[in-house]
Amino acid sequence: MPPNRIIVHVDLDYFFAQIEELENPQYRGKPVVVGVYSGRTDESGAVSTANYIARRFGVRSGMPISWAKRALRNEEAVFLPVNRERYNIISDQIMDILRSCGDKFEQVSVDEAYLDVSEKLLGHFERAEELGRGIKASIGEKVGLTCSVGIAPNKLVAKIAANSVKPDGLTIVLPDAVVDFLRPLPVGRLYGIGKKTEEILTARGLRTIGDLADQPVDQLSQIFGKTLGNYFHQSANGIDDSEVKERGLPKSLSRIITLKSDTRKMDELWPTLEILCNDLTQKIHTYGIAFRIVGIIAITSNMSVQSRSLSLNEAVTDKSVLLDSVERLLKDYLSESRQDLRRIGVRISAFSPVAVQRSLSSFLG
Ligand code: TTP
Ligand code: MG
Ligand code: MG
Repeated sequence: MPPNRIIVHVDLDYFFAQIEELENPQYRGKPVVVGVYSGRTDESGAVSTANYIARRFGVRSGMPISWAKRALRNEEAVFLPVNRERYNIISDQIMDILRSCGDKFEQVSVDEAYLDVSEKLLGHFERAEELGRGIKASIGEKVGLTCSVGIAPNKLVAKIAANSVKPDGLTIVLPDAVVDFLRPLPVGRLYGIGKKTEEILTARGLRTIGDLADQPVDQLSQIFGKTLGNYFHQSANGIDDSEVKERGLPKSLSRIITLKSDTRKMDELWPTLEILCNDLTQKIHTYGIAFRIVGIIAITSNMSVQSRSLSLNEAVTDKSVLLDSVERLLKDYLSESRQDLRRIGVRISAFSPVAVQRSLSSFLG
């Protein structure tokens, strides 16, 4: 057992909006707001996220789009609808990279994951910086996005560290520095302390994590009950023994490629799809998993995103089944659409461990 636990938290910067910037370089330098439009008017709906330029004008996740439009009324701002399918593919790609960077991996949201790297670094915190830089460089080179990384002796502190310097941050909190790192931060930065709890604490003069750490645990238990009181006390003192829980199989794997030139011709698309299918088949062999759902994602010249998927009768590992499925989906799609494609992707999901799969037999329902 290494002497120190070393836990990494990775969170992508302004994730949905950064993907939009990556795919549309003309947006760079402008405020970019991505939101869910509820349909009634082009003002109704909520902001999912905004780039850091838009945040300077007060735009935040969760606020009504109409507020964001007002805040940015004098700017050349870009407002875009959420396109989860595209973001999920990029998320898959990032998680796939991160999964290979640690001894244990836990994805916690579309743009966040924990890694346990204790064994990998043999408990040597002095190697954490190089590792953190390596993770950021991999995501930068392979996906083209920036992220913020926190490295600390536990999950609680690693996450706070990652969020403490953004965008493109790398924050390492050594075991000896945990308490001093936490003390000046507002109590709301602790996991589980939302707006309401923060108000209760602030009303009692407990503004910072340091204030909370100095509070006798009995008093916290009187206010919040024993379980929560204990939890707050431990958290404020930087104590967290929770494990990085591997969540077994990945939910999905996908690959997407920008075509050399826009096209809707099967014979021009096919070599690219073969590369994607080869790549995915290699991945599933590495993981020892079989897939049951196959999908294609087509992004047209005008950036509209179309997808098609099908379910197999049972999970398989065969490349030939993957290729046949993709061919069928693509033919269906091309027969319905007249537009040229700019990017094409393949996604597989509904995984099971390889032991339960059989092969070709049951192709397609
Ligand atoms: P976050 O990681 O919370 O935010 P972010 O990546 O946009 O910005 P940053 O981490 O640099 O502060 O969320 C990840 C994505 O989840 C975000 O890009 C959009 C989506 N999201 C919503 O759709 N609604 C929300 O209220 C939040 C907080 C996020
Ligand atoms: Mg993020
Ligand atoms: Mg996040």
